[in-house]
Parts: sequence; C-alpha cells; structure tokens
Amino acid sequence: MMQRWSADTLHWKGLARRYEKELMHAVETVFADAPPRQLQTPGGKTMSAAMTNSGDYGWVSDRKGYRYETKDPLSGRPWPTLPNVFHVLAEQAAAAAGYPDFRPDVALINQYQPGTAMGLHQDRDEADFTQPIVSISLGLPVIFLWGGLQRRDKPEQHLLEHGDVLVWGGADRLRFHGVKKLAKGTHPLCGQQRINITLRRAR
Ligand code: MD5
Ligand code: FE
Repeated sequence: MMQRWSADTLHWKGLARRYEKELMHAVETVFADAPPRQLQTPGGKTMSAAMTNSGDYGWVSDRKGYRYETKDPLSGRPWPTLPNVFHVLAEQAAAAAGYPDFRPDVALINQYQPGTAMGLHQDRDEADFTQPIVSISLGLPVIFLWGGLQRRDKPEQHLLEHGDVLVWGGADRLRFHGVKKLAKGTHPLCGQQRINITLRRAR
C-alpha cells in the first residue's frame, strides 16, 4: 500500500517485506565488518541508537562535529560495500516517488534497542538537498515524529513498522524528525531491536 503523507513524502507500507531475509543478511554482513556503535555528539553526549554505515561514505559524529567520512574511524578501513539489495529497494522506492535518477552513495544503519530513541533533528550534512532520502524500517515498531521546518513546530506521530519504506524529498527533506523511545518486544526475524537503514546521496 502506497500512501502520500504530503506531495513530497511517500510511505510504501510493507515494500521491504519481500526482501526481509536478504536485507537482514546484508545488515549482519555490514555489522560483522563495521559494528554498530554509539557515537558522541559535538556537545559531548552519547547517542542512544547505535550506528554504522556502508557505501563510499559514512555519517559520523564526534566532538569535532557531524560529517561524512570515507573510512570507518573504528577500523581505519573503508566502509563495507553498499549491499545490492539496498540499491534495488531504494531505487525502486525513489523512482515510484518521482526520483528516477536517485543513486545513493551511503547507507546509514541505525540500531535501536528497547529504551532508545532519537531526538528531533534535521538531516543537513549532505551536499545536495534536492536529492531524497529513502528510509527502510525493520524489526520492532516505533512512533515516528514528523515535525516541520522549524524546531518549534509540533510533530505529527506516525507508526513505522517492519517492512515500511519512506521517501523524503522536496520541501520535506529538511523537516525536523525523530523517533520515540522503542518499546520492549521481540520481532520474529529481527529479535529485540529496530533497524533503520537510510539511503542517502552524500556527495
Ligand atoms: C530512523 N533516521 O528511523 C530515522 C529515519 C537518521 C534518521 O532520522 O537521521 O538517521 S530517516 C527519517 C527522515 C530522513 C530525512 C527527512 C525526514 C525524515 N523528514 O523530512 O521527516 O532511524
Ligand atoms: Fe534523520
């Protein structure tokens, strides 16, 4: 089922279910090479979700700031190759949303365990905000907070579940967004976690 939240955001419920085993296998392969880790914010706090990347670049945060790096700072090696199933799914969803030329060069993977959350923020470390972001949710459900272009705008709440794919583009690309605290639970394929994969064009 495809649903438009606005002219610029497409929610394709369940699209990733048909690839779920391949997706989780790809996630585990990335984790084996570049394990998810809790990053420091420039302000010195520890993010509650654990993150890693695959692709030509990876999003990192530390005391020096937010940025994309070609190498994993933990290992000093390039990030693992962006799995083909991520490309296939992201490009299918982006094309359906009106972005037939989207070619991601990063997949940021967020791992949420019960009790973890992500505060309201904008994604603004990419070079070209006319490029969309594709998000794939796997595992436990969560309430997504969809704000406006100003931090003070009251967020809408939307349930994101296993297999949901979203494409954020146009005027929605710079909306504030976050996720509420993950509730306890066990997903039959993914266990006690939620995985979110965001496909981006960093450069
Ligand atoms: C998540 N991840 O569920 C979310 C899904 C992140 C992040 O926020 O930065 O890793 S991505 C949701 C998103 C991306 C770009 C724009 C908008 C939402 N939006 O305009 O609402 O782990
Ligand atoms: Fe974000």
